[in-house]
Amino acid sequence: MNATLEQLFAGIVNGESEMVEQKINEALTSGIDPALILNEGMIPAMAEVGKQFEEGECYVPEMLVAAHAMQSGMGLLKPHLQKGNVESKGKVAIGTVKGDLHDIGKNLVAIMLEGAGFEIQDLGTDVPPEKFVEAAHSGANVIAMSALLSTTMIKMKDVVEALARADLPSKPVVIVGGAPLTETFAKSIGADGFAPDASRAVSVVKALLS
Ligand code: B1M
Repeated sequence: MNATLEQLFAGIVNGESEMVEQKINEALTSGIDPALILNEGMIPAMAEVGKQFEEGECYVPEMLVAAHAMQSGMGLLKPHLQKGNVESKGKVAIGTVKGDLHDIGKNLVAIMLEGAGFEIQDLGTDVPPEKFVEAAHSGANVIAMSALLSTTMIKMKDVVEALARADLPSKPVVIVGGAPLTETFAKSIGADGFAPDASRAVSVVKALLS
């Protein structure tokens, strides 16, 4: 890996926001593709934090500072990941399901969809089914759900069922994603689409709406 990306990786793992911002600026100035910065320097750093947590080498507070460093880096990278599309391709209501506070993956999916021309309504984290239904009532034609915990991913089914029960003028398409999910799980709960990462979320949403 390029030395700057290696330092960026270490900065996120150690939760050093200033260092992360400095390394992202350095990488951008030296012409490294923003998607490469994200996919090689940043996302693997969060996987490393998860591995350390599993092995008892770090705890929730360390995960939180790493997440904070990741979020500040994403804020800096965001305009470089987006291509300034203006025409809205549809309205996406996105949130992390009830009981789940993980939002980095969800935020990345939102950034990529926004960059691809979709209007984003970010419902945040710990979102109950009623909020997704409310968003569909107010015009969202895509409901996008994220879950990072094997204990919360099942809540997605409640949302799919609540949407089916709701009296909506037109049914939104439902896309789901998050580390513990699979295509098979997505089908089993009645979701229309599944994407394993943020860039594929864009192609799946486009395909579902076409
Ligand atoms: Co938590 N956590 N965490 N955590 N955390 C995991 C998920 C875990 C795998 C760590 C581990 O044990 N190795 C584990 C879950 C085990 C399981 O259920 N399978 C875990 C646990 C156990 C917990 C707690 C229970 C810990 C505790 O309190 N004892 C607790 C739960 C709190 C809660 O939610 N109720 C907890 C808390 C936290 C923090 C708050 C400290 C923090 C989150 C901060 C935040 O998000 N603002 C945190 C973090 C940072 C992690 C890890 C380390 C990193 C997650 C991350 O941001 N990854 C994580 C370990 C890991 O993932 N290996 C872990 C980077 C991000 C870019 O990837 O979110 O997967 P990800 O998103 C990907 C794809 O999944 C996909 O696109 C993205 C990439 O392009 N994607 C979608 C995501 N959503 C999508 C939606 C789509 C399409 C694609 O369509 C709509």
